[in-house]
Amino acid sequence: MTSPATSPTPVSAGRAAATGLVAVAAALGAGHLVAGLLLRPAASPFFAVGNAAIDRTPTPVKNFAVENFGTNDKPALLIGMAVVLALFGMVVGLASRRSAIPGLVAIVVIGVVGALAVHEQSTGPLGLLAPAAALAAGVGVFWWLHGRAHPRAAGVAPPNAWGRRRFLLSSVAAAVGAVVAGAGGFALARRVDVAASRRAVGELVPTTPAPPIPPGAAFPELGTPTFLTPAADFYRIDVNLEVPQLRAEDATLRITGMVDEPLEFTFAEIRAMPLAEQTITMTCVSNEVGGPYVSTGTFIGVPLLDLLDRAGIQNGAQQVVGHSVDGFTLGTPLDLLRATGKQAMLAIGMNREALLPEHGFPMRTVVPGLYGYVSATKWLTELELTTYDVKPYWVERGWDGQPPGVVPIKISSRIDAPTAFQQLSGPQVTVAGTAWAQGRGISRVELRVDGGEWQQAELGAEVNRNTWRMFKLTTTLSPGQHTVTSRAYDGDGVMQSEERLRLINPGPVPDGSTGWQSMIFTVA
Ligand SMILES: Nc1nc2c(c(=O)[nH]1)N[C@H]1C(S)=C(S)[C@@H](COP(=O)(O)O)O[C@H]1N2
Ligand SMILES: [Mo]
Repeated sequence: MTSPATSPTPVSAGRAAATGLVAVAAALGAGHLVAGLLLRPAASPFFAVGNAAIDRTPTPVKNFAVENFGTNDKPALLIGMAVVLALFGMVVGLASRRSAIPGLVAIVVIGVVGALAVHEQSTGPLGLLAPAAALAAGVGVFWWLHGRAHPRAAGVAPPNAWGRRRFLLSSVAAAVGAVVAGAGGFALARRVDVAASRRAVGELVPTTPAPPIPPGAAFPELGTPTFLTPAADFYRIDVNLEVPQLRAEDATLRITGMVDEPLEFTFAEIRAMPLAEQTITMTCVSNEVGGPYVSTGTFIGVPLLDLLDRAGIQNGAQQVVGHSVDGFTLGTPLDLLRATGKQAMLAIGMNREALLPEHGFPMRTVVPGLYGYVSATKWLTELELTTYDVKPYWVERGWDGQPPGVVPIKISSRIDAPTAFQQLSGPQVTVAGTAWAQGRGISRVELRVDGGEWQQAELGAEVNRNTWRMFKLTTTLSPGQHTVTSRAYDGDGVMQSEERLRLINPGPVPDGSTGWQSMIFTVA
C-alpha cells in the first residue's frame, strides 16, 4: 500500500483540487475509451449523462436552448457539463485534504449516477463495462494521487522540492493518460466504418426521377439559397449528442403493430426496390420567423405508404410511430400521411447520394407538408402502426404532436437580401428571399418598404407544391435607413399570418412560429 487513507497533515489546497480534477478526468477518459472499444459510443458516461440531461430538460428550457444556441446547443451543453464536472472534481479534492474518504465516496456516488445514465441509453449489459471502468479509474487515480500529495505520510521527508515534483509529474501523467484514453475512445468508436458503408451504397439511380430543377427557380446570385441545399449545409436538428453510427449492412426496417403481417426488410432489399424521387423542402417546428431551419433536397427511396400497404394496415390504426436506432420515437398521423399519397418517402438518399450520417444514414422518413418532429425519423429501424395511446418522444414532453394539435407547415417567408443592417449603394436595391407553405405551394409574395404600398415580388419557377419558392424585387430607394417587410400567400390564396408567435410563449406549447419578417438596412 503506497498511501494511507488519512493523514494528520492536510494536503495543500492546490494539490487537493488538482487530485480531484485529474481523477474525474481519468474516470471520463477511461469510460470513453471502453465505450469506444465496445463500439457503444452511447455507453460513454460523459455522453450518457448529457443525453440523460437532455431527456430531463423541461421543454421550455429546451426551446430556449434551441432558440439561443441553435445547432450549437450541443457543444454548449457539453462544455457546460465539462465545467460542472471540473468544479465537482476540485470541490471533491478540497473536501479530502485530510482524508481520502470523502473524495472516494463522492466518486463512487457520481460513478453510480453515470452507470444509471448509461443503463438508460439501452446499450445492453456489456455497455455497463464503460461506467465500471470509469469508476475504477476515478477511484484508482484519486487514491494514487492523494497518496502522492502526502509526502510525509508516504514515508518521505516533509514537503520538499522532490515531493512536489513527484506529485506534479504524477498528476500530469494521469491527466495526459486521461486525454489519450478519451481521444482513443473517439478513434475506436469510428471503427464502425459508417463512412465506408456509405461509400459502398454508391450512386443511387431512381427508376422514376424527379423533374429537373428548372432554370430560374432560385436566385443565389442575389442572395437566396441555392434551390437544392448541399447535403453538408442541410439544417440538422435532433436530440443526439453523438451521431448514431448505423451501417447499412446492419440495418433492417421492421413494420410492426396493427398490421396484417409484420414485415422486415434489410437495407439491401430496400435498395434493390424500384426507387422514386421527390423534391421536398423540410422545416423544423422550432424555426423562428426568418430562421435557418429550412432546407430542400431531392430525396430518393420508396413511397412510404407502399411499404405499409404491403404489411396491410389494420382498421383502427391512427398513427405510424417511427423508431430510431437509439430509441427516439416520432409519430405521424395516418390520415395526414395518407393525404400525401405517394409523396411521403422512406428515403435512403438525397441528391442521388446516400444520406449523410447526420441526416439519418442509412434510412429515414420524409413526409412533405409536415414539420420534422412529426414526420422525419432519422436512423429509422421500425415503423409501428398504432393508436394515439402511444406517446412519441416530443408528445411525451408536452409538444402538440397529436391531433388536433398537429398543424401543416405554416406559411412563411424569409428575406435573405439585404441582410440585417447591410450598407447598400443605391438607388437601385434588390430584395430577395424564399417562401414556403409545403403541401399548398406559394402563389404570391408581397414586399413593403417603410410601411408604404405592398408591391408584388417576382417569383422563381415553381418546382412543386412541397418546396420553397424564391422571390425578388428591385426597387429605387433614397439614401438613408429603410425597412422592408415580406408576406407570402399559399396556393389557396391564404396570407401568411401577421400575428407574432414565437417559440417561447407563455401558455401552451406552440406549434410553429408565425409573423412577418422585417429587415432594416441602409442605402448610401
Ligand atoms: N431519430 C431522430 N429523428 C429525428 C429527430 C431526432 O431528434 N431523432 N429530430 C426530428 C426533427 S425535430 C427534425 S426538424 C428533423 C430534422 O432532420 P434533419 O436534421 O435531417 O434536417 O429530424 C427529425 N427526426
Ligand atoms: Mo424539428
